[in-house]
Amino acid sequence: MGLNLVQEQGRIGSAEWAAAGRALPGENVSGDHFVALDTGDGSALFGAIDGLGHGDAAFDAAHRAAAVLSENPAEPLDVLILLCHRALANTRGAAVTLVSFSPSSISWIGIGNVRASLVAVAPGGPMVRATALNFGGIVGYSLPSVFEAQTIPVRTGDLLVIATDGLGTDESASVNLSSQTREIAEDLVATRSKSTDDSLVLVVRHRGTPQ
Ligand SMILES: [Mn+2]
Repeated sequence: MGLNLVQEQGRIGSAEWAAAGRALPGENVSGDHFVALDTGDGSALFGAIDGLGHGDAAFDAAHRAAAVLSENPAEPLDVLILLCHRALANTRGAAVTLVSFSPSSISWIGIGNVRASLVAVAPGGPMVRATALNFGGIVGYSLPSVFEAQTIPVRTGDLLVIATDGLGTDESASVNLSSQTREIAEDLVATRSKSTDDSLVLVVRHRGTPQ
């Protein structure tokens, strides 16, 4: 697997996750990175980072943010945004959306345009139950004066979808909830990636608390 193609999956507590992505065709590296980190007690930190633009400079910014998150996964989300902001000071910056996942609730925060939504099973098909509020700004360059995480409840079967802007919009309402997370992620990247940007999606399913 090269740096220009992402296909990974895993499980942390009740969260089954899969990531898929690809670099802008012609680039050897992607500027879109993800994190899926165990924070203990069945909880996890998930996130996606879109280094501005594409190519090596975008890769460098996203890589630094992912490294900071990996070193401090249990810090509060707003603290993590500040840590990323400092670490990216001499880079071109990035859009960053982070989600703290526990079996009963998720908290999320976004700076820039990486989308996150929570999709639930409904009688008429998938329903987007909540969407993260994204604050304007560029991590590493300019943060909004006020930003804070929001917390919402989650239930078994819910699907969290985090996608960079290299994927077309409204992806979460069209997912096939009966598919495995890996299939959902790979299908979204294969069918909805724009030809002008790197693309990445991280799909997390709440599998319920083990008995
Ligand atoms: Mn992008």
